[in-house]
Amino acid sequence: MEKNHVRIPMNGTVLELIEGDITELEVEAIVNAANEKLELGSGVAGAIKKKGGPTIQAECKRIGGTGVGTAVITGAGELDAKHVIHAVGPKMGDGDEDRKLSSAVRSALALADRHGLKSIALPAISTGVYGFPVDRCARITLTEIHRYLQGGTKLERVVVCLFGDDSFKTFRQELRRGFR
Ligand code: AR6
Repeated sequence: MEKNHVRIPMNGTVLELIEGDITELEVEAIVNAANEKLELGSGVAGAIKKKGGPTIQAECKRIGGTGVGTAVITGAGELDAKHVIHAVGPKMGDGDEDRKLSSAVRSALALADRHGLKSIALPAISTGVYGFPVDRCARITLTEIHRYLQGGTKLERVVVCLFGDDSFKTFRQELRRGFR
C-alpha cells in the first residue's frame, strides 16, 4: 500500500491521488508525458521504456507523432497495464500553456473512454523536463478531470500518480480547495 493515497468519489467515478511510480499501478491504461515526436525520453517515458520493453517505442514510431494537447494510444509491452496513452503537454515558455495542458488531460481521458477502459492513471504532465509549475498543473489537471467527469464517462477509476511527497501534497491541497 502506498504511503500517500487519497480517494474521493466524483460523479460516479473514483478519483485517486497516489504517490508512487506510475508504471507500478494496477490500471488498464497509464498515461505517458509524451513529446510531439512520440520519442520516449526520460522521466515517465524513461520508466515506461525501461519496464515496458521496446514494442511501445516501435508502435510510437509507426504512429509517427501527435500535436501538443493531443493523445494517442499504444499497447503496453511488458507493463501490467494494457495500454499506454501518450499525451503531449506544453513546454513552459511556448505560450498558451494552460489551455494546452487542459487539452492533453481531456484527450487522454476521452481516448480511454473511446477504448472502453475502466481505469486510467495520469502523471503530472509537463512538470518535469517541460518545466511547468506543479501547483498550476495540479489546478488545471484536477479541474479538467472534474469537468470531464461531469460530462458522463464509463471510467470507474481515475488516478493521478505523483512522483514524490512534494508533488503529492501540492495536488492534495488543490483537491481540498475544491472546484469552481
Ligand atoms: N511515475 C510517476 N511520475 C513520474 C515518474 C514515474 N515513474 N517519473 C517522473 N515522474 P516528465 P514532461 C514525474 O519529465 O515534463 C520526456 O523526456 C516527474 O517528477 O516525465 O511532460 C518525454 O519523452 C514530473 O513531475 O514529463 C518528453 O520529451 C512528471 O512526472 C518530455 O520528457 C512529468 O515529468 C516530457 O516532459
